Amino acid sequence: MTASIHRTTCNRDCPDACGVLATVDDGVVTQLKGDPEHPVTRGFLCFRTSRFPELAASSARLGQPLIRRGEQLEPATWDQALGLIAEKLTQIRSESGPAAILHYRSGGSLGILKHLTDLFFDQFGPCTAKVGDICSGAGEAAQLEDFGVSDSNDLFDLCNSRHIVLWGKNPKVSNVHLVPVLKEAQARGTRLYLVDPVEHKSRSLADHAVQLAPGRDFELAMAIARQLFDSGRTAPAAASYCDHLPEFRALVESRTVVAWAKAADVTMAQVQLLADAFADGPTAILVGWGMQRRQRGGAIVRALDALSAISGNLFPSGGGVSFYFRRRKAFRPFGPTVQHPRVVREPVFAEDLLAARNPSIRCLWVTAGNPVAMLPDSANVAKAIDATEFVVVADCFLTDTARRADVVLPVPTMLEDSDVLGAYGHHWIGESRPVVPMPPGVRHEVAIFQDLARRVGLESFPQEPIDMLKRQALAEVAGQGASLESLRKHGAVRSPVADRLLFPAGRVFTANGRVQLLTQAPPEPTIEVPAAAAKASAPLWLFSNSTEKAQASQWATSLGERIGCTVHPDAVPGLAHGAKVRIVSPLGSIAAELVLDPAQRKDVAVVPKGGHFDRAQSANALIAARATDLGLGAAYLDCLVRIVPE
Ligand SMILES: Nc1nc2c(c(=O)[nH]1)N[C@H]1C(S)=C(S)[C@@H](COP(=O)(O)OP(=O)(O)OC[C@H]3O[C@@H](n4cnc5c(=O)[nH]c(N)nc54)[C@H](O)[C@@H]3O)O[C@H]1N2
Ligand SMILES: Nc1nc2c(c(=O)[nH]1)N[C@H]1C(S)=C(S)[C@@H](COP(=O)(O)OP(=O)(O)OC[C@H]3O[C@@H](n4cnc5c(=O)[nH]c(N)nc54)[C@H](O)[C@@H]3O)O[C@H]1N2
Ligand code: SF4
Ligand SMILES: [Mo]
Repeated sequence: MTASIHRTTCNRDCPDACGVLATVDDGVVTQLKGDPEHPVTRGFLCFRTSRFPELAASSARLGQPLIRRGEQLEPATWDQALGLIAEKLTQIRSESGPAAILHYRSGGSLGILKHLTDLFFDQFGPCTAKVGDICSGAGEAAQLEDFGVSDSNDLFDLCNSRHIVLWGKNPKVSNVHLVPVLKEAQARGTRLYLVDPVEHKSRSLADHAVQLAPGRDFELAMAIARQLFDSGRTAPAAASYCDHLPEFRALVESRTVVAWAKAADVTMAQVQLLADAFADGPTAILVGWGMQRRQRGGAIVRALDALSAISGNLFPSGGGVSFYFRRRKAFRPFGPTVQHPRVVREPVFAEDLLAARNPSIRCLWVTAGNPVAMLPDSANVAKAIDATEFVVVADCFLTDTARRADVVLPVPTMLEDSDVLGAYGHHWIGESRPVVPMPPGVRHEVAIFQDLARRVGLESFPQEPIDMLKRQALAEVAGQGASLESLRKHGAVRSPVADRLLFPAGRVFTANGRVQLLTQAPPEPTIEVPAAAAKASAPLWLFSNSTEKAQASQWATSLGERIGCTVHPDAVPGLAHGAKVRIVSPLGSIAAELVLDPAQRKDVAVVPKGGHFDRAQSANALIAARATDLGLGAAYLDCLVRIVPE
């Protein structure tokens, strides 16, 4: 039999939403390659998705529903699983009301049809819903406040930048298709700067790196702004498009450049270098995710927004403050926004779940997420889930969360999924199509909810075939060149509703069209210091950063028996490279192996994001559950640990 090539779109929680070409030989996916015709994918995929066929074919893959009987999860038929779920959902709703049911959906797949799972619970209830966004909540909320929108200029507009600042961003690992665009810009003369407390792979791309103190980006932004004000290099027109300029200036001038620089632990030369870049625009800021996952994260992003605006870099081509691309903008929502009877805040999920009364949360449904491994304070999340009467998890693998479920429903992987999606790192939209049929015991999530809707008598839930639902989602843009047929024909289509420049008219989307500058310094964060102990290191800032090999908690077994913990040799005097250690926080401890790296700051410890909780590898077992100042993000990075030899 000859091999055939099938086209799909990667649905991972990743900014790139790549066009994928799958080689299928005798019903088996033998290779995945990037679509050379996709303008952003350019023919290559990341390390983890190139190896996806291995994972999808592994024995760890769930092939049939499981139902808990005592301590065990045992195989069951779909009829048994969905029959039990329908009975429990109906019973809990009638006994305790729909607020006793919580639906939690995370980013396991970015497919738009996944929103139909929300629709089900809105129609069945409305039930208790999750609010906040542990991933990008603070940054998006900051930009909404300042600009009335969190969106970006076209990705390729970066080629018009004279300077690009990668602010807390590691594209070589977590946004790999940005790298060729940066290189293209550099080939045209663009200078690249990296602002990150951690030395990482993307350092090799940058002309200059500023390794500031963790979480001190607000102070660095103030130092640069002060330098610009002092040297008369702010945009003369700033007062015409910014509100609160005098208050912002007073904030900036509340400390000298030297004092701000000292607070950020950077040199005056570094402040000058960055100030010169902002005065010599167009200068683009690419805002990474890390520093907004702090208690002051919203204020930090607001400071970057302000810096761009007052230096005259917000509106011109080649400028802008790009954090997020509005990936859902092209799609028509499946239902109206409803009023939920109650909400659970994602960053403090366990606390809210355990505190819920009248009614308590009796049923939790988890779609496309592994909250036990990925939400802060993992042990408490596990406890809250264990304490919930009836837990359903839809996943492709038996995750830390699925292991605690009463019913586990097996769903397709990205190789078998069928959906439409946008990206949060560019403006192209694409279709995901099964490149092989799903295994016989697995069901598409839309089919699961259609079946369940029939069982619980939910007549309003859409029963159309998947293609028709895709067309509904594309209804607003189908007439503008983004119909399902064009997605199929071209592989990916640039969203017709995304302009090349976000603010072409020099006005933002706030109520009065003016940029809202921040006026106050954020309060100091609350951070517990782990107790001193014999042989323990000084307190170190714990970074749980993306790694090449894993996607959040997926593939975490590739982290090996022990996770690596990277530190400067002086941070752990007397300990050697490869030493077996424990990382201790006020919440708990996990085992690790030391990786000594003299390029790191002496006050940081870097571990992978996404280790499994049940393998005692999850950084989230160490991290307190705290919300960010804006947008109910999770302050994952406000965490101090000590390292002790084992
Ligand atoms: N390989 C891989 N790619 C991924 C993911 C993955 O798990 N693996 N995850 C995906 C997801 S869910 C997302 S949201 C995105 C982003 O995913 P993230 O996991 O947020 O991306 P990271 O590459 O870890 O980048 C965060 C950067 O912020 C830096 N940082 C932390 N604190 C500070 C600070 O105070 N100041 C400054 N300036 N920098 C700071 C960190 O050192 C790090 O370099 O990537 C996606 N891509
Ligand atoms: N310490 C620390 N914690 C973090 C972060 C950090 O940087 N540091 N990053 C945070 C960020 S940015 C994010 S986005 C979150 C990610 O948190 P999660 O979204 O919980 O991440 P994953 O571990 O990727 O879990 C996704 C699950 O969805 C499953 N899945 C895949 N496709 C489908 C599908 O089509 N349907 C269903 N039902 N399931 C599917 C996968 O098998 C996987 O188990 O983690 C956050 N947690
Ligand atoms: S995970 Fe991201 S970079 Fe990798 S193939 Fe998918 S979209 Fe592309
Ligand atoms: Mo994320």
